[in-house]
Amino acid sequence: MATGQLFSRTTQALFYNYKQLPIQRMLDFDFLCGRETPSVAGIINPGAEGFQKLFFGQEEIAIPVHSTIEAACAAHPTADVFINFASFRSAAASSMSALKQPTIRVVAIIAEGVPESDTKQLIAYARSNNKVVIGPATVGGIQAGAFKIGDTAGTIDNIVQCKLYRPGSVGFVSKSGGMSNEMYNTIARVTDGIYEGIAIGGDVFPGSTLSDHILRFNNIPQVKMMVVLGELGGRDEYSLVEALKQGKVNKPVVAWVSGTCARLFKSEVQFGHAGAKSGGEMESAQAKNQALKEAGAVVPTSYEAFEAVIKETFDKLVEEGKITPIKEVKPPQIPEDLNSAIKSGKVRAPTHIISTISDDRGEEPCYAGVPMSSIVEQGFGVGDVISLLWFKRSLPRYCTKFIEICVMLCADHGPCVSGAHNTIVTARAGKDLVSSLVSGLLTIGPRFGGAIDDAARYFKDAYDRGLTPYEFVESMKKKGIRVPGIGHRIKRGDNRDKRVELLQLFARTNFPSVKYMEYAVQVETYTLSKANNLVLNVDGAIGSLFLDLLAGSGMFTKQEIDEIVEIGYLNGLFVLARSIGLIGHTFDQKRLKQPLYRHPWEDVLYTK
Ligand code: Q5B
Repeated sequence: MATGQLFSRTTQALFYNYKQLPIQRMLDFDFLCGRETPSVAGIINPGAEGFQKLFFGQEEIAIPVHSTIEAACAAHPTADVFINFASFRSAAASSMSALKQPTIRVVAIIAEGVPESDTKQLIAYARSNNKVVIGPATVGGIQAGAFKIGDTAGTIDNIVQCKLYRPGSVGFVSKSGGMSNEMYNTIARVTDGIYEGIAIGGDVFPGSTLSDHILRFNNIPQVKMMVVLGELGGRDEYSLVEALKQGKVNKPVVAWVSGTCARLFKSEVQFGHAGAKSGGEMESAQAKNQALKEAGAVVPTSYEAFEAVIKETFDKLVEEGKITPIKEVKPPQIPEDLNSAIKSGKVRAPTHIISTISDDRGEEPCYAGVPMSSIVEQGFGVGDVISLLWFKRSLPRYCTKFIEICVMLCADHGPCVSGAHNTIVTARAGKDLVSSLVSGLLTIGPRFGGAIDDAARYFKDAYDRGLTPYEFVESMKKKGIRVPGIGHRIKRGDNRDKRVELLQLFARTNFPSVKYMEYAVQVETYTLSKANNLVLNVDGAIGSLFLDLLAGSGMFTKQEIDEIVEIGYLNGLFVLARSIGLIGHTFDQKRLKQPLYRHPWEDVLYTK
C-alpha cells in the first residue's frame, strides 16, 4: 500500500452509478470545507451520457455523465479516486476495470456481498500495482476538511457536530462504517478531531487492512495519534499487533476490538458483518484486545472506557507539546434544500401551477374528486370522464350519453375530409403516429369541424336577443360572416346528414328542452330557401344541442354557461372524436404500406 496521504483538498473522484444523495452529500461537504473545486469530477452511468445537475453550495453545477469507465478516465485524467456504488453483482468487474486505468489510484467499493474470490483478485491486482482498495462493504472514508467518500459521516448536521469540516490530529480506522460515525463523534468530543477516518468494511477479506491504514497514518505528519476500532472474527488485528511489535508504529495507538459479548453465547455467533463471527479463540475480541495491549496499544477495559483513554492519550500529547490545539473555524451554512425546508414547515413557496380537475397524489388518482376505483365500479363511461374533467361535475346520464354519441358520430367521416387527408399524406411521408395525428388535427378550424363553439355563440346570442332567423342570417350576411354550423360540402336539403338526424332524435327523446336546437332548425329552413347546401351541419347540431344540455340539465348557472360558451369548450368534442378516426387512418396507411403521396399534376391548374 502506498505510504502517506490518500486524499487532499483538490482530490477529485469519479462516481460509478448515479446516486443523487451520496453525490450531493459529497458536494455539500466540499462546500462546508471551503473547497474550490467539487470533489466529484464525473459520473459513470453505464449506457447513459450527458450531465447531471447538482448543487455546489448555493449554485447549481452540471457534472458530466459518461457511459464507460474508460471515457470518464480519459475526460478527467486528474480524478484519481473511483467511488463504486455498483451492486454486488457488478462491483467486482467495474472495480477491476477502474483499477486497470492508469489514472485511478484509490477504489472504494460500497457494495456488500461481493464474492470473496473476486475480492481476492482485486486485492492482488491493487497491491501489485501500488493502488488502494477501500471496502467492499464499506461506507468509505473521509479526510477532514478535504475529501469525503459518498455517505461517510452521515448528514451535514453530523459532520458539523463532529467538526469534520476541518482537520484534527487523529487518524482513525475501523471495520464498521456505522460505528465510524459514532467514533467521529466520540473523537470530536475529547480531542481536536479527526485528520482522516477510514472504514475498511466488514468482509472477511477487506481491500485494505487496519494495519495498512495505521502504517499510512504513521507517515502523515499531521496525524499525531491513531484510534482503531476492530471487531471479533478474522485475524486482521494481528497484522497491526505485528507492526506494533516490530516498532513500525511510533505514534500512540488507542485500540478496541468490539464483540467481547460473544462469549456470553453458547454457540458461534455471526454479527452484522460477513467477517464478524466468533471463530476460534484467537479470533475472539478478548484475545485480540489482549494481543494489542501486549504489543503496546492503549486498550481500554471496555467500549465504555474507550472515550476516556482516547482523551487521556490526546491530553498527554498536548501536555508534551506534540499537539498544538487548532484554532476553531466556523463552517459556512449549507443552504437547505427547498423540498426539505417546505416539508419541515420552515419556509413556504408560491406554486407555479394551479390545477383543479385531477389529483394523482393520493392512493389513487381522482378526476374532479372522484377516485378511479369509483369510476370503474360505478360503470362510468367516456362521457362521464369528460364531464368530470371538462365540466368538473357528474352530469346526468342522458347528458353523458349525449357526449358519447357526439364522440362516436364525429369519430370519422371518411378519407376525403381535410383532417383525414392531411393525416394520410403525413403517414405516407413516413412520419410517426403523433405527427400524423397532429397534422390532421391542425386542420380543425372555423371551416372544418371547429365551428361548434362559434355556432353555439351565434345561435345563443341570436336566440337570447329574440332575433328571427331572417334577422339573424341577414345580419350575419351584412357583416360578411358565414353562419357557423350551416352549410356542408356534400350534404344537401335532399340529402341530410344522418349524424344530425340521430343527434336531434336523441335530444328530442331525452332532453327536457331543445329550444336552441329548434331555433337552429328554423335558421336552416331559412338558409335552405337560399341554397340547397346550407343545411344545419354536424357542428351546428352539436353547438345548438349543447346549449340545450347546459340550460336544461339544471347543473350550470347562467354565468357558467356564458363562460363555457365564451371560453369555447365544444370544439374539444370534435377534436377528441376525430382523433379516433385520424389514428385509424394512420394505422390504415401504415398497414397498407402506402408510398409517399404526390399530388397529380393533372389536378393542379398551373397558371400565371
Ligand atoms: N354559404 C362548410 O361551404 C362550408 C354559408 C353560406 C351563409 C354559411 C361552409 C361554411 C360555416 C362553417 C361550418 C362546419 C365551408 C362544417 C365539418 C365536419 C365534416 C366535414 C365533411 C366532417 C361549406 C357557396 C355559397 C356562397 C356562400 C354561401 C356557404 N356557407 N352562407 N352561411 N354558413 N360553413 N363548418 O360548400 O352567394 O355563392 O357567394 O363555411 O359550419 O366541417 O364531412 O366534409 O365530419 O368531417 O364550400 O362534416 O358552408 O360553399 O364556400 O362554395 O359557398 O353558400 O357564401 O354564397 P361550401 P361555398 P355565394 S361540418
